[in-house]
Amino acid sequence: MTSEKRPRFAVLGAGMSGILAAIKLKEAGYDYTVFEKADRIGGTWRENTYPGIACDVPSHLYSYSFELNPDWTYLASPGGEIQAYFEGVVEKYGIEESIRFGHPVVRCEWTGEDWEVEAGDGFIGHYDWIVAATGILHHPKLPDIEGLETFEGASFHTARWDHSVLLDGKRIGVIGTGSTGVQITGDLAPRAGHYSLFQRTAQWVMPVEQVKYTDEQRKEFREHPEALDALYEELDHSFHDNFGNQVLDGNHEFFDQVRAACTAKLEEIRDPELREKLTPDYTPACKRLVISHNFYDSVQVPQAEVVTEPIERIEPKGVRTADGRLHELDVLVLATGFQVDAFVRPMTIRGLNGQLLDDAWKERPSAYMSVTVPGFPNFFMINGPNSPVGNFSLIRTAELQYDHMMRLVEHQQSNGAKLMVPSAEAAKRFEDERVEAAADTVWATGCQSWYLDDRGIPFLWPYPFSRFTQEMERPRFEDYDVA
Ligand code: N01
Repeated sequence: MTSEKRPRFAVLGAGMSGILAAIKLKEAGYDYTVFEKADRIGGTWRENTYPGIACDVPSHLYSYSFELNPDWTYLASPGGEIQAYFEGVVEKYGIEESIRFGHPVVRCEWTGEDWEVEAGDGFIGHYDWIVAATGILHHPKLPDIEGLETFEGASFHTARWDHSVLLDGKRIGVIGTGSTGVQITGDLAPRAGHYSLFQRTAQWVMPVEQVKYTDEQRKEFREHPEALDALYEELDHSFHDNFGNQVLDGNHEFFDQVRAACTAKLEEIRDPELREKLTPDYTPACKRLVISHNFYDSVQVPQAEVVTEPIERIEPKGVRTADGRLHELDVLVLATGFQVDAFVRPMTIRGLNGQLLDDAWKERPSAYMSVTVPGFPNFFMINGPNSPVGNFSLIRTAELQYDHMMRLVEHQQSNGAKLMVPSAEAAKRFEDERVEAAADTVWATGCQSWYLDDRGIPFLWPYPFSRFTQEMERPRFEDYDVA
């Protein structure tokens, strides 16, 4: 029996994944609404505006496959340009009127018939499917350091940059040396009066030249879209099939090549003490591999200092390290990362029999095939738990996941069913096998990183990207209860 009723969709979030879902749902003629807590689109690229921000995945890959952009200015284009790209796409595809801005979703509840969604100031709507597109790196993680609130200068997390604060010539301290801290250092250290980079763990920083596309090259891409397609295919292959497979084997010889490339750059550092401080003692790419064209030059400007002495506390005038030294600062930047286990939370999500997602995820978040959760019918996540993450294009992942969702929806429709939910057995089997496979990856070779869950197990997709593509293209309908 085929259901005549076209399902209605609630898309949570108007970042990269939510915009993608909206475009595709509109094209397919579905009834949908996008809920966005802020007053404009953009997700990550709206919220992160720190100096030096860029995408470390090449821009020609970090693009929708159906909307390649001939006009990217750099190999790794700046954040503002990426935000403008998404704004342009929203305009071109005419999806803005379907977005309810200033409508944070507070509750999604399965009524037995459909999802009741409560958003913003008392808005209530009913939908057949939820598409959670709320991102991973969303909720800032503040460091648990004594006295943080006592600092008298300007202090903020990198995703909450205060652009009213003057930076040039100031005494600036940055805590954290992940991708964000490294990008900020590249930009800020040369401009600061004094720059202190508080490093807890040295990072492998892969030197990659910042390639600027010339006007002629951009014109060429505009006039020959097939060249743009070919570049996308090439990058897609190099990231997802090459790097994507290498990270699955912690002993892969590829990491010797990465180590050699990074070490060659480290060896150019003039001060042996600084070189020593910046040299990591774990396998490259165990943490997310940091990419930079200017980090090592910037940390060597005379006013820059890499502080490896542990932070003892923060005081009104600056940061006190364990050696008793006070690092006096005007500005303290917290490049300390994100709470990566929240996903769609803190929204209240209530599924079958009133079960809360918070309870289902009491131990830790997980998702069958990275997209659905037992007990939560017609609830689909894009870039949710166990998705492929790690120096890949999240856009590619999102596109595959969206198409997967539509295959589930079509299956449901063709069965005349109202709900579709993965079985607990299938989800457990998937998770058990996933955990076993994760043990072999480079992420599990002995470092601390945001890729690890509370047990120290990588929470990412631990199989080849080709397997992800296959699983997304061929849903295992037998693992779903359809009713
Ligand atoms: O955060 P992180 P991030 N005392 O969690 C340190 C994406 N991204 O914002 O290594 C002292 O990687 C912590 O130290 P340690 C990308 O996926 C993408 O930099 O744990 N230090 C670490 O150095 C990236 O991976 C782009 O010892 C403390 C840092 O803070 C992800 O965002 C650009 C501390 C946190 O590093 C997150 O990167 C930027 C403490 N109490 C980011 N607590 C693109 O280009 C934490 N640290 C796409």
